[in-house]
Amino acid sequence: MTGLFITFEGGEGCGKSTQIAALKARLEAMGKTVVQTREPGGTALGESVRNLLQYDDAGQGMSPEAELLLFAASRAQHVRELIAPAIAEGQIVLCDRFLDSTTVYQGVARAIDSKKVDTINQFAIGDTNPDLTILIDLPPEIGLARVHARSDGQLDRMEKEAIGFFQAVRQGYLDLAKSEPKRFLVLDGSQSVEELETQIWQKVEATLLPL
Ligand code: T5A
Repeated sequence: MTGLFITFEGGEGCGKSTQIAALKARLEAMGKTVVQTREPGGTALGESVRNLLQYDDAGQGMSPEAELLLFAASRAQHVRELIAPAIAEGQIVLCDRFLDSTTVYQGVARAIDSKKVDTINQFAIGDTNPDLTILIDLPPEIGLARVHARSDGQLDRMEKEAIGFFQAVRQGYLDLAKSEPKRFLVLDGSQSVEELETQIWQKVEATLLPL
C-alpha cells in the first residue's frame, strides 16, 4: 500500500496554509489518514533549524550557501523521519513547501548555481518525490500585504527581503511549473479561498481515483 505526497508552493502569504487545512478536512471526511506538515520544520530537528533560519539572532548575516544547506538538512530529516514512512503506510502527506522552495528561493532568487542546488536537493530527498505540487501564484505585493496585516510588525528573516527578491521567486516558480506541467497545478491566488478550495479538490479527487 502506498500513499500520496502533495506539496504546496508559492510566495509569502499566497494562501498555502489556508488551503492545506481545508484539503485535510475534506480528505479526513472521506476517511483518509492525512499527515499535515511543513518546511522548514516538520520534525524536532527541522523546527530547530526553522528557528535558526527565520528568527534566531545567529541567523543574521547567514551566507546563501549556509542557508541552502540548512534548508536541505531540515528536509533530509523530514523525509526520513516523517514523510517517507507515512507514504509507505498508505497515508496522504500534505506538505507546506518542499524542494521547489529551495530551487526557487536559493537557486533563482539567491542566484546559487542551479546544478549545485539540484544535486543538494536530490541528496536531501532520495527517491521521495511529490506526486502533485499545487502552486498558488500571487503578485508578491498582495501576498506580502497579507503577511504584514497578520504579523503585527514581526517579520521573519526572509520576509525582510526587498520586493525584487519576491518577484524573482514568483517568476522562478512559474518557469519551474512550465518545465514540469504533469506534476504542477498552477492556480490564481487572487481568487477567493472557496474558489481555490474547489479547484484543488477537483484535482486531488482525480488524482485519488486510480489509487
Ligand atoms: N524557504 C523555505 C526557502 O527559502 N527555501 C526552502 O527550501 C524553504 C522550505 C518559510 C520561508 O522560508 C523560505 C520561504 C519562506 O520565506 P513560512 O513562515 O513557512 O516561511 O511562510 P510561508 O510559507 O510564506 O507561509 P505564510 O504563512 O506566510 O503564507 P501561506 O501559508 O501561503 O498563507 P496563509 O494561508 O497563511 O494566508 C496568509 C493570509 O492571507 C489570508 C489568510 O487568512 C492569512 O491571513 N488568505 C487570503 N486572503 C484573501 N484571499 C485568499 N484566497 C486568501 N487565502 C489566505
